[in-house]
Order: sequence, then structure tokens, then C-alpha cells
Amino acid sequence: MSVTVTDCLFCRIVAGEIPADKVHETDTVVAFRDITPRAKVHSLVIPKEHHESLAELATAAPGLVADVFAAAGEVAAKEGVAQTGYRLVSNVGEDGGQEVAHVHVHVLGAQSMGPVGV
Ligand code: IU
Repeated sequence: MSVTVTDCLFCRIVAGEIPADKVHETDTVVAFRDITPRAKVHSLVIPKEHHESLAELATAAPGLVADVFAAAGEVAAKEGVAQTGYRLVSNVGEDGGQEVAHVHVHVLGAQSMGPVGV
């Protein structure tokens, strides 16, 4: 059974209540372009089921972690960065800079990302 949270922005994207520029979708995950791209390629991969963070997802539904990362690879291929490389980022909690409390993995690429910043 799928878990949704009515006031969660990303649950509303999953439900089709808010439009999103989708690049990939499976039964369990959806990927869409970030509304404020921080790289030439910048998409977000989310599980359709509501989980707050990657940390929570890893404990509650580890199979979905695999689905999210498999989808990230599909997004990279579709966006043409699988060969050149890309960065996957998932912010967790306040100090991690997480703004939306529905787990998401950023797929960033099409430019040199440099070292991981702080
Ligand atoms: P963060 O890791 O929680 O900070 O990332 C949230 C991302 O969600 C951020 O990059 C936003 O630009 C993005 N986003 C979006 O794509 N569509 C929206 O309607 C909203 C945020 I609000």
C-alpha cells in the first residue's frame, strides 16, 4: 500500500496534482527536472511512497533505495551524462540542507562538478 501525505509537495507531484517535467517513471519511483536547476542537468528522483529522508527510507524500505538509485542511473542515461559522469546527492535533515521532507536524490551533471563542497 502506498503512503501519501496530503500537504507534501512531492506526494502531490506523484498524485498529478502539481505538474512536473518528468524524465523517468516506474511503478515505484518518479524523476523530474528540478524547478531551480543548479547544474545543466538537474533532476530529482523520488519514491512514490512518502518517506521523509534517505536515512528513513534505508531502514523502512531498503528495496526502494535500490529502485531510487537504479532510476538515477536511468535518468543519467536519458539526460546524456552516463558516460561523462554525474553527481548524486541526497540532503538529510536541517543541517544537511534538506528543504522538502520527501526523500529525493539529486542527479547533477553535464558540467564538471568539482570536489564535494560544504
Ligand atoms: P533539498 O535537497 O530538499 O534542498 O532539495 C529540494 C529541491 O526541490 C530543490 O532543489 C528545489 O529546487 C526543488 N523543488 C522543485 O523541484 N520543485 C518545487 O516545486 C520545489 C522545490 I518547492
